[in-house]
Amino acid sequence: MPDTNYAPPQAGGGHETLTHGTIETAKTTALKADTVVTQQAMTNNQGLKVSDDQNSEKAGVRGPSLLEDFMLREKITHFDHERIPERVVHARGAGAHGEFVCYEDLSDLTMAAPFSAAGKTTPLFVRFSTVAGSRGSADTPRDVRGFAVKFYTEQGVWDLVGNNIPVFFINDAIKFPDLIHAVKPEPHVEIPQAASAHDTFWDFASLSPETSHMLMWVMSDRGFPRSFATMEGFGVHTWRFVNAQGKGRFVKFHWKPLKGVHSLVWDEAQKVAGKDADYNRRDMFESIERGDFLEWELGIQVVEEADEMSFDFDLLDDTKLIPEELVPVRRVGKMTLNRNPDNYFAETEQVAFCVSHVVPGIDFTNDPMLQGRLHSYLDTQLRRVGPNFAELPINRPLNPVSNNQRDGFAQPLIKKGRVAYFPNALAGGCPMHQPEAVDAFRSYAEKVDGRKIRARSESFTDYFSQATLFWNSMADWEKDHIVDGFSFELNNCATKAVPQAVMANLLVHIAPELASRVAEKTGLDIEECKRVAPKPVVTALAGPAAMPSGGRKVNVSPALSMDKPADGIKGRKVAVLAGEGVDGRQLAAVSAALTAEGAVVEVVASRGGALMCSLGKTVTVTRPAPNAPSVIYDAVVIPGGTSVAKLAKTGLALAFVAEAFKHGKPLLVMGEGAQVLEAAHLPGVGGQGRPDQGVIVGRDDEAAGQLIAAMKRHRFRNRDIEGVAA
Ligand code: HDE
Repeated sequence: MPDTNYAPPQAGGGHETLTHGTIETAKTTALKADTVVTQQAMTNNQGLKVSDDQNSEKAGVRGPSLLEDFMLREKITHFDHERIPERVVHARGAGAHGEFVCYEDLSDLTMAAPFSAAGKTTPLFVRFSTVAGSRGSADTPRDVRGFAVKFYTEQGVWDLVGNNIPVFFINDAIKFPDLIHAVKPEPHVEIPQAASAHDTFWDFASLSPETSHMLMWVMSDRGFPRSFATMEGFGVHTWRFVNAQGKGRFVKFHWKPLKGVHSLVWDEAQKVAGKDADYNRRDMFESIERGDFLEWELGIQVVEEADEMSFDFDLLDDTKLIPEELVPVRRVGKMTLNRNPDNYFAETEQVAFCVSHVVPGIDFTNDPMLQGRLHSYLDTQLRRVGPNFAELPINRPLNPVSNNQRDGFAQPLIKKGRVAYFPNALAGGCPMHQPEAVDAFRSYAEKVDGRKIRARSESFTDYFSQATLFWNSMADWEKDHIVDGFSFELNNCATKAVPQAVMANLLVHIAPELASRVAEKTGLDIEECKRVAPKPVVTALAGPAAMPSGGRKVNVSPALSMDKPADGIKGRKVAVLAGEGVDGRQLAAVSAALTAEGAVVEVVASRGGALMCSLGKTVTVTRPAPNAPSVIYDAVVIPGGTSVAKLAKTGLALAFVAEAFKHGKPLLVMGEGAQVLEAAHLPGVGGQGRPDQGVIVGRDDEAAGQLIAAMKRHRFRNRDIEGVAA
C-alpha cells in the first residue's frame, strides 16, 4: 500500500494530512469541525469494512460482551491512547497557518532565506499560548502569551519561539524549573489554575529580584490581550544575524501588530474566562474564516558587535530590552495568518518548536537562557511527541530530509536501502557532507575565552532600572492598572510575609510611588516590610564583567506604552441591543457603517429568532441576551424605537450597559435609546451630560462616524466607575 498518510508540504501555506478519497472538509461553515462525507465506507484500521459500529458483540442481546470483539477493542484502545503529554508550560495554545513576505533584500545582514529578496514569501505556522494554565484552561488569565513562529524556508525550518513580552523573569536557565514550579498550581492542592496570584509565585519572585522588570509587564494590561491580533511579539533574546561574508551582528526581533496593541481590563478578562473560555482562539478562528486575516510587521533592531558594550545593560541579559529610542526598530516584512488548521491535534498540538531550529544566517549568542533553551526544546519534543516528531506533516521542512537517522518509536516512513552510516562506498558516499555548499549551516566562529565557572556576570545585577523605565513610560491609566494588578495579586497571598517581601525586595526599588500606592491598597506597612523581609538570593559575580558606567540608556520610552489609538476597527465586535419595534432605519444605517469598516455587528435581544422592526421588516437576532455577555463586545449601540421602553426596564439590558460602561467601552444611543442610558444611572450620564466622548448621544447622520472614532480609541479610561454595580 502506498504511504498515503503523508502529503508533501504545500507551497504557500503549509502542510496537510491527506484524507482518503471522498472526505471533504466544509471550510465555509462556522464550525469547521463539520465534515461532509459522501459514500465513504467505514473500515477498521486494517481496512476491514465495518458492518455495525454501534453495537458491541455479546453472548445474547442481554449477555456479557465478548473478548473476541476485536472491533470494540481496537476502537476503545485507540481512544485510550488519544492524548500525548501536554506541554509542561504553554499547554494551552491556538495555531494558524500563514506567510511572511519580506519588504527588502537583507542579504547584507543575513543569509537567512526569508530575507533574501524583496517580495520573498515564506510559508509559516504560528502557535499562540498562555504559560501557566493546563491545556483546558481559559484564554484570558493574567499571564505571558507565547508567540511561536515556524518558518518553512528552502534552507530548512527556522523556529522563532518568542513571547508577547520582550523580557523574561530570570536570566539563567538553571532557574527555569523553579520559576515554573512556583507559578504552577501549588502541588498539594493543585490550586490555583492558570494564575500567578498565590503564595509560591510571589515567594519565588520576592527572592529573585531579576523578576522585577517582567513583573511590571505582566501586572500591566499586557497580561490579557484583547486578541492575538492585537498583541506584540518579541524574540526576547539577543540573537545573531550572519551574512555570507561571515560577519555577525546582534539582532532583536519584534512583531508589530497592524491592528495596534490593545488589551482587556482585568475585571473583563476574569469574566470572559467564565463566559467564553475560548475567547482569543475563537476570535482568531472566526477572523480567518471571514477573511479578516491577522497581520504583523516583523521589526529588527541591529547592533554592531563593536557596540556590544555601549549600553548601560548587558545584551546577553534577557531581563533587559533595547529601548526603541536607542536603536530604532526597522520593519522588514509582514506576516499574515490566513488559514486555520484542519485538525487541532495533528497541527497545533503536535507542532514541535525548538530554538535550535535555525537556518544559515541565524545564530545564537551566549545569553544563558537561550543556551539552556537549546537543550530543553529538543528534549521536550522527544518526550512529548517522540523521536520522529520532525517527520509529522506540521513539522516537516519544505526541502527533502536525507541522513542516516533511522527507526525509533512510531517511525512513519519506510526508509529504504541497507546503508545507514557514513562514510560508505556502498551507497556512493551518500548522503554526503557539504563542506563547500554556501547554503550549508556553519556555526558562527565566535571567539570564546574563559575559565569554567558556575556564576552570573555582575553585568546582570542591575535588577531595577528597566522596571523603573517601564513605570516611567506608562500613561496614568496604565499606572493605575499596574497598581491594581500588584495589589490584587498580593492581596490573594495567604501568607503575609510573602507580600511583605515583595514590597521590600522589589516594589520600593522600582518606584516609591508604586510602592506607596500598593501599600495603600494592601494595608502593608513599608517600614515593617523592610524590617522583616528575607534577603533576596543573589548569585552574581563581582568583577570585571560589569557594564562600563555611562553606557547608553533612556529614562522614558514612549514605545512601551499601549496608550495609542488604533488605525481602524477591523474585527471589533459591536452589540446592538434591540427588541420588538426597534428603529429599523437607525439599526440598518449604523450596522452598514460599522460593517463597512470591518467590524462585526451582532443584534442582541431578550430571545433568539427574529424581531419585527419599525419598518415592518424582520431583523434576525444574532444572540439572545443570556448567551451574549457584554464582556465579549467592544462597543454597544442602542437604537431608538418602541423597543426602548421595555429595554429601559429590563435588568439584563441595564446591567449590560453598566458593565460595558465600567470597562470603558464606547456606547452609542440614538433617539429613544437615550432612555436606557438614563435608566442605567451611570455616573456623569444624564440630561445632556456625558463623561467622555465614548458615550455618544448620536444624531442619525453623524452617529456611526462618532462611534467609529471612539472605537479607535479602544477604551475610555477616566470614567468614574466606583458606584457602578455591574
Ligand atoms: Fe520556553 N519552553 N523555556 N520560553 N517556550 C517551552 O517546549 C524553556 C522561555 C516559549 O507553542 C517548552 O515545546 C526553558 C523564554 C514558548 O509549542 C519547554 C526556558 C521564552 C513556548 C520550554 C524557557 C519562551 C515554550 C514546553 C528557560 C520567550 C511554546 C513545551 C531557559 C522567548 C511553544 C515545549 C509552543 C515552550 C523550556 C524560557 C517561550 C519545556 C528551559 C525566555 C512560546 O521546552
